[in-house]
Amino acid sequence: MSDQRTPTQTLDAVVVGAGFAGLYMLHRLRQLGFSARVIEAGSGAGGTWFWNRYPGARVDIESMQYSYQFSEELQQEWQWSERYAPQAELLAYINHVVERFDLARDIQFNTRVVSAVFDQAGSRWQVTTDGDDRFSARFCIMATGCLSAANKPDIKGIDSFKGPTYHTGEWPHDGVDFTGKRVGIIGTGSSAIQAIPEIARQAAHLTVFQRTPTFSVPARNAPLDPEYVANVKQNYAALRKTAKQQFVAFDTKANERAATDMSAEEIKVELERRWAMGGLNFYGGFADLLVNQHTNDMVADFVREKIAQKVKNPATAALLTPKVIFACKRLCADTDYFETYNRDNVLLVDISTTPIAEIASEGLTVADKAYAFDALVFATGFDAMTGSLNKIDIRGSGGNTLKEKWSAGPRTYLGLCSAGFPNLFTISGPGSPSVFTNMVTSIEQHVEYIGDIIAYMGKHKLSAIDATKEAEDAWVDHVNEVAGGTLVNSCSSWYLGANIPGKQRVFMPYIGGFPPYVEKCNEVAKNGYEGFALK
Ligand code: NA7
Repeated sequence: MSDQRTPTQTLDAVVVGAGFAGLYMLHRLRQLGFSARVIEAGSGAGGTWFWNRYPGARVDIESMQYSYQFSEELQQEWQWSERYAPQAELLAYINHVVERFDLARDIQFNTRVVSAVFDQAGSRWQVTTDGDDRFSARFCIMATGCLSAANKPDIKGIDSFKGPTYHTGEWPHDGVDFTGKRVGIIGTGSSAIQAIPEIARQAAHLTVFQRTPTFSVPARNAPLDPEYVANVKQNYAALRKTAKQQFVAFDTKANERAATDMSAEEIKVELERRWAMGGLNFYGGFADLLVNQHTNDMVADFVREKIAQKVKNPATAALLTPKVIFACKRLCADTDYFETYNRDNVLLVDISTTPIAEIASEGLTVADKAYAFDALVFATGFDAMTGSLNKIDIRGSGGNTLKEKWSAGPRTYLGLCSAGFPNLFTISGPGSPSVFTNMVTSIEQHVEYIGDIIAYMGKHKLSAIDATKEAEDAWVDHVNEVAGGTLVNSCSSWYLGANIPGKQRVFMPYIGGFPPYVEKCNEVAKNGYEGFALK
């Protein structure tokens, strides 16, 4: 009998995901003369910006910085319209990149990678998809994103609601019209904080179910001033250089002083200045924000006071006031979030001590109180950092799965490779600065680093690269040690996997900052990729 299966396609690399990471990886591989195919589950490119189409979705790092810098022509020619680009503009930018660099011919859309199995004898990855495609590639590069596996909470009766339900991370492409509708929304993280003011303006009524209040600072979004844009473009290289010297890989005009070295008056001025600047510049206020409890309390109290000033009803204001460490969960930047609770058509329901009991056909119940809606929104986040990887059956040398290996928390060397999985790379993987930085800049660094490794292997006629167990153990220890020295290790955030029931609580991203991380990567390369076994 003949083999009816589709013939195996042979490539240098398979790249999984066509977001910021996968697209640049494809471009880079081509520049280096390698053949590659990108496999993407969505019907279009864009990753995060393809899926997260909820009302109000926009980036919270300034667009002039949250963009590729690998092409001078691209960054000079593209015109951002607002300080923080809305989702549609980001998607237009990504589609422009696809077209400009002729990427689409090597992207296979509407296709999900099901398995990636390493064939030790041939040092190749055998990749299969839900469309029955088979690829054989020397390298498998996971560009699957940090926040792309939607978390649907395990609430009794979740499928019984008779109206439409939406997850912010899987929003319908045609948009949703909430006019005249009673809407319920579960969650008050970044996505909800952007969506709530927009939905409240449109819907007849909005009920927000809040488990944990979130710290948020005003984004102060505005149309971009042409003079400012011209100035940035004239000095783009300098801005990018400054940004790369920052902990977060974007320019927050960081204050290098710790609050402990400042007078009470100086601290007050700095806090007000940061509040007026808007957005995540707030991170840059004090060098000891994430390591000194007293500094953190002071910043937290400042923001708590601002919340109290914004929300008219004192009981609602109290519920909206976070009690945890400032920036312990991802800091949010909002437009009129707290003010939205002053509207007559918005109700805040606290579910911190009494969780949602059940979702029923008309709505949901908390304790014995029922809330009825026409539509229900889940702004309940993602199985972060490992969720998308765990959905793929990834088997390394000896047939071990990555999921099993990571069952007690992800283990990587530099967030790039995991021992026992040769020639497999993760872009912005766990153990790299990723979500603590400007993602686009971190992605570019990883893509270029992976490209360099692959080129190096070609030059030295090497067939396999794998992290050594010793290097990986030392890196994981370092990642944990750095996290343990900060205040953010202590709360129930997605950084720790605490939002997913049953997930091991391990601090996943590297919180040592972008510059020391890059320095470490460069040192590793300079020493002939020390910590990697090359064959
Ligand atoms: P987040 O930040 O993880 O927020 C999810 C929200 O949903 C958060 O308020 C959660 O409360 C809440 N949640 C999750 N599960 C439940 C259940 N079962 N019941 C009630 N409430 C629940 O996701 P986002 O999409 O907003 O943002 C993700 C990132 O995107 C963000 O950090 C930025 O980096 C951009 P909790 O806080 O866990 O008590």
